[in-house]
Amino acid sequence: MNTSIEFEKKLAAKEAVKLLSDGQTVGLGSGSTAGYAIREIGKLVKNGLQIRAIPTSDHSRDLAASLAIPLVDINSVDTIDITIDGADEFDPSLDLIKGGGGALLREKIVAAMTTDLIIIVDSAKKVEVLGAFKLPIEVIPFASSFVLRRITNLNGEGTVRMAGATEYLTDEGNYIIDATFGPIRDPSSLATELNGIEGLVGHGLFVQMARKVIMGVDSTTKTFEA
Ligand code: ABF
Repeated sequence: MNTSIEFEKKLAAKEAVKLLSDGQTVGLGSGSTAGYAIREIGKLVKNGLQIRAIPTSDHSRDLAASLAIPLVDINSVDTIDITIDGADEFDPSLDLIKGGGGALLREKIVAAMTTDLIIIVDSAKKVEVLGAFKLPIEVIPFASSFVLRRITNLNGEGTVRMAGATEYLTDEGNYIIDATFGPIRDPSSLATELNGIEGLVGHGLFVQMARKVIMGVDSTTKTFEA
């Protein structure tokens, strides 16, 4: 574990939870940085913060429950006030690659319902152009070969993510294809192309969704606003 990167993640998480207030519905992200935020939220709840939370993965749900953070069914709410989540890359337009941890589908649904999507990252996640990190693409297992061919048609190259000898399965029971497209200079048009592929249920390009990115850098934080 790189201790300075972990410190930056914690700093970003601590800064982000300052944005929470009583009465909010709060989306809980996934991944290690979001995990730090969930632990901070657990402390705030213990000290009286009144929120209800919607986790983006089974892992985050279990972590939140262990900290006695009140949870609510996503299907019982119309909107989410604020979500604090991580990312694998962000660019100067605050477009993101997410999903390295495999929770992209629920993360994107929660993000789409959220008024203020706050992304927390360490400084290694900042890029000029997205695409060095492989883009996670969630597919129903029945469609995996078909989607792989469509990715090739888009000049990409994908492989089905494995967990040992078998395919990695998401919380929704789907496969992940990790794909490279070279530098993604137009995330919006690639997202549109991907959205049109049958059997592809989600991808890790989050275009114009983040309201803020809070980045830990050395011993401080820097905030980028959309
Ligand atoms: C989630 O966790 C994902 O969208 C992203 O893939 C990952 C980032 O993980 P970490 O915070 O551990 O770097 O937020």
